[in-house]
Order: sequence, then C-alpha cells, then structure tokens
Amino acid sequence: MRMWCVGLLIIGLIAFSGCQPSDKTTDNATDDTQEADDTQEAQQELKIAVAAPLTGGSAAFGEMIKKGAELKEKEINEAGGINGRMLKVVFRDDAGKESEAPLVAEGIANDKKILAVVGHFNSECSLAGQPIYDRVGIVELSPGSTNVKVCANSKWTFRNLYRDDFQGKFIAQYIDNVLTDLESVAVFFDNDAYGRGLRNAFVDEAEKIGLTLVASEAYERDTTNFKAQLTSIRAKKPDAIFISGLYTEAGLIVKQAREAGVVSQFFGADGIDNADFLTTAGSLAAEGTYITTPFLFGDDDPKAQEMAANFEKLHNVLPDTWAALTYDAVGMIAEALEKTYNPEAELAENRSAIREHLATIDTPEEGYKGVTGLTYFDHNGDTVNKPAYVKVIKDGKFVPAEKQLLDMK
Ligand code: ABU
Repeated sequence: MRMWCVGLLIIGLIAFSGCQPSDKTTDNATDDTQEADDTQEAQQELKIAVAAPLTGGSAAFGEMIKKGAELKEKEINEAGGINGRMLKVVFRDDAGKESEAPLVAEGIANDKKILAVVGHFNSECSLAGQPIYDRVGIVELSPGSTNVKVCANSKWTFRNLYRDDFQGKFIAQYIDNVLTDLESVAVFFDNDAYGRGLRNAFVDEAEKIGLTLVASEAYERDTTNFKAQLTSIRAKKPDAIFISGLYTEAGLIVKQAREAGVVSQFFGADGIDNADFLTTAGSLAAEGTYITTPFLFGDDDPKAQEMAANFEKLHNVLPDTWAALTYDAVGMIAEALEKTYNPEAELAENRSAIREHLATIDTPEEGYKGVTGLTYFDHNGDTVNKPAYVKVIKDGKFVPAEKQLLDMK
C-alpha cells in the first residue's frame, strides 16, 4: 500500500514538473500573442476612451457626449483616419457618480490599448479619476467639468471650457447688469463639487456687487422632493432663485416651485443645459428661466452649422453644447495623435506624447480651431479664453438671450 502511494506520488510529481514548462510556454505564448495583437491593432486603429454618465440622473448629458464623439470618429475615419490608422472611440459609463469614476478610470488606465481619455463630464468624476490618470500618465480632457480644482495639481488633466469661478461671477454680473429689476437672490445648490463650487463663486460676486442673498439651501443628488426647502425660500420672497446643480433636480425644483406658487425668476448654470430640463420642469413652469452655457450654435458660424447638420443626419437630433465640446475634445486628441503617435513606441511614451502636444497649445496662435471656438491652455490645462453665453427658455425652447455679456469685468 505504502509502495503504491509512493509510486503515485512520483508519477504525480513527474506529471506536475512535466507540465511546468508546457504551462509556462502557454503563458508566454499568450503574452506573445497578446503583444502581437497589440502591435497589429496599434497599426490598424488608435483607441481612445470617452468617460461619461451614460446611465443615471446625468444620462442625457452622456447621450449627447456619446453622439458628439461618434460623429467626430466617423468624420475622421471617413477622411482616411489618423495617418492611415482608424480612430476607435470606446465608451465607459461613470454614471455621473464619484464612487463609479475611479473604477472606470482604473479600467481605462490598465487598458493597454487606450491612449487618452475624453472625460469625465461631472466635476466630481473628473476629480475622482484624476489621481489614477496621474499615476499611470494618461491625458484626461474634460468637455464638461467646470469645478475650479479639476485641472489643478495635475499635468495630465485638461478641459476645453471655462471654470466655475468665472461662471459664478458671470451669473452674478449678468443679473446685476442685465436683469436689473432683480435685487434679492436665493440659492439652491447640489451638495457636490460642482454645485458647491459654483454656488461659492456666485455668492462671492453677488455680495461684492450688492445683490442681497436671502437664502442658501443645499440638496443631495437624486432628491425628488424639494417642498421643505421651497417653503423656506418662498417665505423670503427672493426676486430670483439661482440653481447651482444639474438638470434633473433643477427641473423638479422649478416644477415644484411653480406648483407651490413661487413666482421668482429662475437662473441656472450649464448643469441645466439639457433639453430634459424642459421635460422635467414642464414648459410652462420652465418658461423664462435663464441659464449659462459654454457654447451657442450661432447662425453665422458655418463650421458649427456644418457640424450641426452632419450631427442631425447621423443621429436624427440636433446637437447640444456638450456634443459640440466633446466633438472638439475628440478632435484635439486626434490631432495630437496625428502629430505624435509612434507605432514603435511603448504605450506610456505614446500617452505621454499626447500630453506634451496638448501642453504646447498655449497661445491663440497655437490654439485648436474647433466648432466651439479657439481652445488653448494655461499651465494648469485650463482653458482661460472661452466665454460664457446666456440662454433663456422662450416658447418652450432654449434660445440665446437677447442680451449677452461678453465683456465681463
Ligand atoms: N459643468 C457642467 C456640470 C458638470 C460638472 O462640472 O460637474
């Protein structure tokens, strides 16, 4: 019995050791195949990720972002690609949540074929992804995050629109200079990086220029009932209510406010710049609401008009601001790839070359001429030159406000 057991053990050991080289060979073969595949694929297509809220309460932003990226990808590829290689855009869903963004960022960072990231949209997601992108060295170019800190302390993070210190100040000045009947203001703000930062910038300027702040109420994302805060705000009878948050909650606030008999003028920021705001609030309640936006499709801009026509042809819907900014952001990364991509180089080198190229776009002369205007960066990766515009809801639609404020002090 004992001899039988020893015999079995020896046979087992021989079999085990015999398997080792073969397993190793298999592993190596897998690695080699993988490397070969990488090289092959690198020759055929250049992959970038778009990280955005494709589900959840910000999904309508994500939908436009995705469509904008798809149009640019299609146009680039139909024109022959990037130095003959096809551009491949892959989409990653952060659900607009700070808790999801690091998982998305890790997935992108560890994907050996992804060369750069367009995203995230929500400031909290860009901020949550930033240390991960910094760690591996991959560009994060946001077409929507406006919190002041998004590009600070990171050489890998860029954005192609203004920051909230500018936007908050702009809104206060617009109310003061254009909507001159409005003297007292209440603020409703989403208790996230975007909502708080924008609220602070607005309040700082409002106090400086003499608007009277009568109330400031925070709410958490995905709140659906605002009646308690509205009761408190209604008692203060503000001339205006500034909502520093996103379209879903803002739509409900406006709807419930009008139902509660609140007659104040509503003003929102770019977080409300989506058609779903109108659907949620209802056209009647939303009528007359002002918002800020980083971009307007002007009738006199042939480039933007052409993009809008091509977008509508592809998607059967008109593009919005976020589609246009994403279209430009993908274009900027594609241009960087065109100028820097080296199929012989390591992934890290190619990722880094994109960053180095973007960092050189630091003057109007070097600026990227997109449909949303000229984009160039300061030493942080912030875009400092792009203006804010104002839209108003008229006859159930967002239209450019009659008065713009393009020379803010
Ligand atoms: N700036 C639009 C709202 C998205 C964000 O910055 O969080």
